[in-house]
Amino acid sequence: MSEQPSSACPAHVMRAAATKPAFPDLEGKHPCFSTTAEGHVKAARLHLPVSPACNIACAFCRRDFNRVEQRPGVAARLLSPDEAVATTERALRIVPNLAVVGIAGPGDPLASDHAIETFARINARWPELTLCVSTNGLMLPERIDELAAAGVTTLTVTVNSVDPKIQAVITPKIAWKRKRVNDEEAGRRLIDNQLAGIARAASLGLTIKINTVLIPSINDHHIGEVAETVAKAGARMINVIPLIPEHRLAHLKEPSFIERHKARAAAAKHLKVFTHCNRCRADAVGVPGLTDFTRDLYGDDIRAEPTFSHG
Ligand code: CLF
Ligand code: SF4
Repeated sequence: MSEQPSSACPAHVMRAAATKPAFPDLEGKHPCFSTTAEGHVKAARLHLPVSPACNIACAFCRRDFNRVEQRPGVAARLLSPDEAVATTERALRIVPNLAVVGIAGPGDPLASDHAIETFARINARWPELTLCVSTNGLMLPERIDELAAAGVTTLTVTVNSVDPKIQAVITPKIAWKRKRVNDEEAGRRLIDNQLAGIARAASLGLTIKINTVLIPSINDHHIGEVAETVAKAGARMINVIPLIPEHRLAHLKEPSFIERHKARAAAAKHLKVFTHCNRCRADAVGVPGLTDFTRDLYGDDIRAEPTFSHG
């Protein structure tokens, strides 16, 4: 579903999206749902790394805990829900414009119970904070009602393909109902669950963004179809994230400027395109790309350099 006339030049569509708030209620209050440059820098987010496990295996992802690497799936720390609540309390004293608490990994927030428990406790104590989650969507149909009940209002689902054949290359295996599912069957299950979860989330009133990792030679020709399909399911915005070549896709190149532009133009025919993404870590603190309170909050020397998380 496009809010723009289909004849509009996609580059103009994207520029318009960058100057006009797409979500007036969130503009200036959520860095990733603010669509003006001014709005994006007003509010800070705290990512709580409470979710270590994942239930799917993306070919570009290798998760790890260490203090030096800045790359997909790495976090410097893992917090329990108790520690996450204490961290939020500290962050509210340290980060002046903290408005959003997000959980984006380092694994999948719905692969274990920690994220939902953390959200519920934070919502009970600080109902004024916007709660945000980013998931691969496999467990979304089962858990979206719990997320909404725990106070989550903004949702990101990483949808890299809506074609099971393509998805089988990106995510060759998943864990579903305690069994391993492979290849196209895995792709079909993941996509079906993502779309059903998005539709349910939209009906519950959540504001939904899609993250799509742009992978040259694998899904670069397919971004418009992804945007069209998720828009029909109820998503409101899309964030096309250039691949950081890692793990089994380390042999690929990062998408060029032209490739990124083409993919975003294809997506812009169907959805608002988010253009300020900083590919945040799962333990980032501050305004993405502008401020970093990691050292102040955790008292260590880790700097939150941009890297990939679900975002
Ligand atoms: Fe975090 Fe993601 Fe919520 Fe934002 S990040 S869970 S939606 S509060 Fe934002 Fe960072 Fe890009 Fe994500 S800039 S990676 S889009
Ligand atoms: Fe899991 Fe996210 Fe890594 Fe994919 S990118 S394997 S969903 S943690």
